[in-house]
Amino acid sequence: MAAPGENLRINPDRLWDSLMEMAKIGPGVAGGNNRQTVTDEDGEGRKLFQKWCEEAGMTMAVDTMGNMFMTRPGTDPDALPVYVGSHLDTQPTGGKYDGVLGVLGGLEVIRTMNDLGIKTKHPIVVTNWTNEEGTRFAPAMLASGVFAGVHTQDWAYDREDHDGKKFGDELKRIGWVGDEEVGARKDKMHAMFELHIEQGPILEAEGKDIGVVTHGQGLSWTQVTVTGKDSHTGSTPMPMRKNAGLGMARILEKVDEIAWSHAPHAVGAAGHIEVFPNSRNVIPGKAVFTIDFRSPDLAVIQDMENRLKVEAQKICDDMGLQVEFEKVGGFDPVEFDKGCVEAVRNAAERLGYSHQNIISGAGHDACWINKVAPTAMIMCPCVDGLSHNEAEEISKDWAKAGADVLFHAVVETAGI
Ligand code: HGY
Ligand code: MN
Ligand code: MN
Ligand code: MN
Repeated sequence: MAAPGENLRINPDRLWDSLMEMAKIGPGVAGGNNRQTVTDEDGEGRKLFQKWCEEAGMTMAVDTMGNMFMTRPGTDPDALPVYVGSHLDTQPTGGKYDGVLGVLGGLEVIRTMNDLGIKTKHPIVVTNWTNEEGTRFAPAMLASGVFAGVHTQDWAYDREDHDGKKFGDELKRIGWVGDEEVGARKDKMHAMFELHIEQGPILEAEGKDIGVVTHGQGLSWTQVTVTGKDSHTGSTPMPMRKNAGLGMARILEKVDEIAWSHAPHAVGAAGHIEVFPNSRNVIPGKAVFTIDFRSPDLAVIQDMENRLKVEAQKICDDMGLQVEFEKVGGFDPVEFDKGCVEAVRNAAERLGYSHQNIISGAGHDACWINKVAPTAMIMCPCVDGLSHNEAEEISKDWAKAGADVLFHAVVETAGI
């Protein structure tokens, strides 16, 4: 397919204005966002995205997981669509760009095509995938996972949040259960591209504008429940205590040790930690926490999972505690489609943006879509590599570079 001329660029001010407009919906308390999946704020963000897409001449379809598909027709009605998208949901203390840059970057691709009067052979579908974060309803990338056939819809609908609300009920409550059968499109995709901030420090440290994402590391989420015995922090003699909180602390020490033993590529931590009854003068009788292990190497992930169980069992046996494990999320390392990765690299070359290959540290919807369609990702740097923090920041130039490369990769793949 002919590539667009290197002078063709997106409109960075328009993209930036849309990012700032979207950031007003579900504001955080420290300058970022709290627009968690299937909350009212999520519903509002969806409506704004729908409005902008319809103003740009696109038509909307929604599937039964609330995935939004905004279509710009191509000249060849039989040609399979090129997808471009990411997610609008955020962490509770999320930033303004994680996911959103990929969705609004996709919209900017369409707006630029309209400006330039470009008609592509293949249709283009800009997508908002529901519940990428997996923080309110585990696991992450829930709806793209159902779309790709990894989870069933019934299982997904049954996921519960901290207050016992079910994902399916909440999706219905905000009025975003679509009428298209989820996954109906999965064998009818020409390609998919996802633009995303790196969420790590490499590109900024290397002084690169663009990350050409060749692989994504794998992830494992294990929820651990340690059970001891609630008792008085004052009058219970030390030898008689069954302190589940202390058991958790010792296990978390082991998580850190295990991840370091596979340095520099493996990582491990627990971001979700709860003790019960969480009262100042009660020894915790229960601790529930989720261990997040990641590595580009599946064997390393499996080794970390296995060693964690052995070590946790030993710690709990020694302390007279019970321990249970539940796998609540995970996906294998992915290698993205070489042809799509090449289109990203060519685009960065043609546009004169500095670039390097990179492995994605975070999970993305593209990791699941890569199972059903040729997929690749484009990354731009973020300040100090910080993400999943309200202080997440990027420059307009980085947003521009990412969206320019996205525009070129999509147009070249969709054919003009
Ligand atoms: O967990 C992840 O990597 C993604 O941000 N949901
Ligand atoms: Mn994201
Ligand atoms: Mn995220
Ligand atoms: Mn993602």
